[in-house]
Amino acid sequence: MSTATERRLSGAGSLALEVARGGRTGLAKVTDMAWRRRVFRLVVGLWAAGACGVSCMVDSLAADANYEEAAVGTYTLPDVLAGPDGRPATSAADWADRCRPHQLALLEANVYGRRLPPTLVSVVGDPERADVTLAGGVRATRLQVRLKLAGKPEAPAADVLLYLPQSGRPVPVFLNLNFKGNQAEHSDPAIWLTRAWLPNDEKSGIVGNRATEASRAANARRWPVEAMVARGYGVATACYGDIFPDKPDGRAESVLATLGRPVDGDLAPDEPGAIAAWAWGLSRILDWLVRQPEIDATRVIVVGHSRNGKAALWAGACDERFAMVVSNESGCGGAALERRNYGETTADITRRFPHWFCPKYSTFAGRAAEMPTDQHVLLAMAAPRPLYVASAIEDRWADPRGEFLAAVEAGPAWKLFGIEGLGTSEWPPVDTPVGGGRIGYHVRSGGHDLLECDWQRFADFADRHLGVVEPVAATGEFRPVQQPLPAAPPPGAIVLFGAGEEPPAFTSMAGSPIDWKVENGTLVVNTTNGHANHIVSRARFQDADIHAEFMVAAEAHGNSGIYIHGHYEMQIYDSFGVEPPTEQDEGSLYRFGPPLVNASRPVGEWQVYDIRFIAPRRDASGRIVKVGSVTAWLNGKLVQDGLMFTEPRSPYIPYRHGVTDYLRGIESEMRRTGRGPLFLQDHGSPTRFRNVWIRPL
Ligand code: GTR
Repeated sequence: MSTATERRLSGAGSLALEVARGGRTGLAKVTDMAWRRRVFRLVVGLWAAGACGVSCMVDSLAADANYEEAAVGTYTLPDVLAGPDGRPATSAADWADRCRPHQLALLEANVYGRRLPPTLVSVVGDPERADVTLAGGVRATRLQVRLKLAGKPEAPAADVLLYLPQSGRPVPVFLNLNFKGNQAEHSDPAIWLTRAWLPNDEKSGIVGNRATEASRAANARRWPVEAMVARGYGVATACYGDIFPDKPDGRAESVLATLGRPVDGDLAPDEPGAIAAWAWGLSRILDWLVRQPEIDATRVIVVGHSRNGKAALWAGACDERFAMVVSNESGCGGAALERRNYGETTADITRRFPHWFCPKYSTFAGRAAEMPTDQHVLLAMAAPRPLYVASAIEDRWADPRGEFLAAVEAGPAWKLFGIEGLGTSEWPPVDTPVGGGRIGYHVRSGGHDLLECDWQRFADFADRHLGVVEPVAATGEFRPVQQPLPAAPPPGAIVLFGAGEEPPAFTSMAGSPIDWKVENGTLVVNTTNGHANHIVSRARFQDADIHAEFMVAAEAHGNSGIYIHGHYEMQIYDSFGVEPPTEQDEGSLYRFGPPLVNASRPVGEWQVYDIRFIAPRRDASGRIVKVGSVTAWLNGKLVQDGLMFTEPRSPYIPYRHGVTDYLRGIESEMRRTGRGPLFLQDHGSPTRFRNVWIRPL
């Protein structure tokens, strides 16, 4: 057993230890026997299908699955922290740079297919907006909007339905895909009836593959709007069928066709399937949500049940803007470990739903042990964000215990950030939520469903980790003058670096004189391979207006940044012409929000940032009690407008990556006083700076 395996198994508790002890020979044997059993069941299933139709086959498969813990088999999980050469991550930054991309690529190549590129989302017609009073007198704003997800006229459109609390400030939002159309999620008669192709379900009012009026509120138990709105959360939903009609030949009508993916013939092993498409759709809906002033872009939580839970997990893995990820009974191909032979298996799922995964995935039917990845890796992709996994005890098809064990096994990824994962390796009794750290879990009594009691636990967890908190009160108007350049500092500004006459008012990361050069009145980043030769302002501030003029170079994509307090980075990057710009492009608050518009200039031209930074406020224990915000102008354009943020998200923050004793001192002082320095970042590119000043507010 490798050290990594030992380490993980000791965290996974007795069950995993028990299965691992079988060793390699035992493992091959059990897998082989299990596979023979499955083939036998398949033959019986096919016979049943001939005799009584497909649903009989499904029932026969489900009834015939292994539900005995003793027959689960032995397995050794791949190391969730491993990089391409097998070496495990040693720090959060090492994980982000080397190991996470590798692990994500394994999931792409073997399970879900290649990630799909972002596109420009546009609104079709006018969004519909109404103030409504829901059951129990709960006041809300209802919004309905039709989004063209891929910009092109022929692209499928998704109808998004939202209910938002009327709190007068931006609210956190739960976003999920639904199975039967928005009208099935709530009794509100004004909800648009979905136009999507849907699997027939007469008792829910889906006939001829279309929703009828009889489908209204058919799934309302799954979407407790009133309860969530009363707790201060907005809820947003869209029908999965708008993105990819859930049938084996659904590709041609799905967004994949619009994105230029092949729709028939031999597909490449890593060609994305329906889950990848649904996950991509969630991100495009997020593109629209983050632009709504009533929504707190930094607190959008992606939730999904069952197959939509698989999609929610993949969306959270591919798109780190989702602030929290929730899987409800996502089972096989979702939160449950593949290597356990319990309930639904790769063979079952790929036969019934060949269109969900990439073609490569079906080659692991009966050979889970050969997969270079497993589902604890999918869960680990959420780190360091909060993750919640929910199971139901009678939903054996989804392997509740396998979902729990995957959550345990994902924990090492959080540990790299100095954060506890699940905090226990004991499978809890039913209806007893656990989660001492940033992973939460419960196993509900009852069967496969998504119920209000599940949602209440998700909201408890979100309250705890994302905090429903007030922003710091807004300060007057902010309309900096950005031309002509260079700009002169206003009265009250503390100049950190002017036109080159005075030495820069910065120190190195160790508190010593800086080694960046001043050339012709400009300060040039002294690049290092470790990307941690940042400079640190001597001045400390809490809230401030920050001005910096800069010029990006072609090397290393022009990567640099203005790292405020060393926690929040206004990105500097060669993003000229990039459409749409992401939360990692210039103008973004890195990993929090993309710029409102792409305002970047090309390499070699002077550019200018003016940033109004309002620091978050913390209580004595260090918990954020008021969220911070940034408003920023880049080259004459408003790129951030009061974007709110909570705990730092970047794995590269200087207090983690390349940290020194000097910085440890600064961070602890900052935790105490709320006042911190400004960093200019070395990220391997010789960016030039001039006229850098702060005006404390
Ligand atoms: C089942 C499938 C499960 C789960 C479920 C659902 O038939 O076998 O993996 O995804 O459907 O989405 O309801």
